[in-house]
Amino acid sequence: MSDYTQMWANLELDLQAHDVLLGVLGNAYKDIFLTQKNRPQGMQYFDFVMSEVHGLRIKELVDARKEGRIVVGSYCVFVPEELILAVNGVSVGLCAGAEFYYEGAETLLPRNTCALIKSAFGFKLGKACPYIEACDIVVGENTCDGKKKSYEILSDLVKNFHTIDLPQMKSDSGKKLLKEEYKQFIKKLEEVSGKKVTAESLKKGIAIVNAKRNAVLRLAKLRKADPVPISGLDALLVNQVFFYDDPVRFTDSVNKLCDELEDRVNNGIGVFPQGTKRLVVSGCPMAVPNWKVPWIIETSAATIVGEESCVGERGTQCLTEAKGNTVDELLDAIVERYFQIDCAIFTPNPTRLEHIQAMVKELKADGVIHYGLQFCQPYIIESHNVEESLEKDGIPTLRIETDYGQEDAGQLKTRIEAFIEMLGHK
Ligand code: BJ8
Repeated sequence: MSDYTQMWANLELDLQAHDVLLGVLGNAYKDIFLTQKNRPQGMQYFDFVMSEVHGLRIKELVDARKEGRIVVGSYCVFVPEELILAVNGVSVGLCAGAEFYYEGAETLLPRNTCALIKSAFGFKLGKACPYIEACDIVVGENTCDGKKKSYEILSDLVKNFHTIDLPQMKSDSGKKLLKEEYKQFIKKLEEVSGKKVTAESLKKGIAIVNAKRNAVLRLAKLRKADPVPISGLDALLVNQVFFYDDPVRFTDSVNKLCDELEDRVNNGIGVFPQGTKRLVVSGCPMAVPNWKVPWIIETSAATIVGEESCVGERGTQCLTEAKGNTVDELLDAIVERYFQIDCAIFTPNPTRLEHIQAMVKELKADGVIHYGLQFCQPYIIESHNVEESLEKDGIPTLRIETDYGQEDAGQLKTRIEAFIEMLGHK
């Protein structure tokens, strides 16, 4: 790995804290990912991306800015990458997946705030996220109360914070609000980048993002096979890298991986023995390096075959139909697509329940683990409806609540193992 110290210093990172963080992440990655057996060759690309996630990728962002492109960071799948690409910008997900500098975060936020929000604050205050420091615009969206209120504080900590308001109901007025908010976002992008969104640039953005989503959906479908050709951990990693990598290069790499997985499926090659218990994980998003629960599951004689999550199928399941020849018509198509995201902040939210059931059937899963982050009201409260609807259909469900710490790993393992054992007796 090259020496990026000067670049990190220019971004005003806390070099010492950042070094410690990279050390911990590197070790966790080795222990969790590189010890897996029979991984597809195509995962080498993603190993490389992860080894350079704070290095080469950040250099690319810095270089892109030198060439006059803007970098836009966000925490939510409601922020359309298509619009960012339409001003030739770069879209990146921001660090929010590890327990980092909570003591700082808790000086601004209540202790009983979900780990994802605390992590975002910890990374900003502890100066350890090079992505946020390389951004020209940071976008926050009014989804859950925790994000909405904490963004009022975050907006004072970063320059050029832009809020996108979101509807809470899937109504006509909700759709109008979303369109209005996306128009404001376009205005902001144009103002900061000095470039205009045109029908042509928007069509190009839509095509790039559709291709990227198509590639991960192709990967999702290949996981139907038994034996499964890729582990849930590796598939999650691909879905996590989705938010960081250059979109065209990412699409290419996922498609190459899928070619290899297709061969594996045709030849009956898998990463776990045929008949291994298959689970869908549903719930809160798992940002890098939140690998605790998948790791526990896949070291407990089961495999994950799908993620009903924003880092997974909830975030990628629909494409934008690029119909129309004006910016306004194309924006309608974008609104149509994003309005289908069934985040638990919506009420009521029946399509999420239908989607989980459809995934279970399609992927021939034996059960569902509902993953809730502690203090996340939308997902934890909705987990009641999820469990009820699945159990009505005879699909075993385990609800867990956890955070980013390792203290409960033993207890979680015991519960997850018991659940998998119970599936064996059904
Ligand atoms: S579209 S899921 S990415 S908001 S875990 S911060 S909900 S208290 S992350 Fe999300 Fe967008 Fe919805 Fe997807 Fe709040 Fe819950 Fe914390 Fe959460």
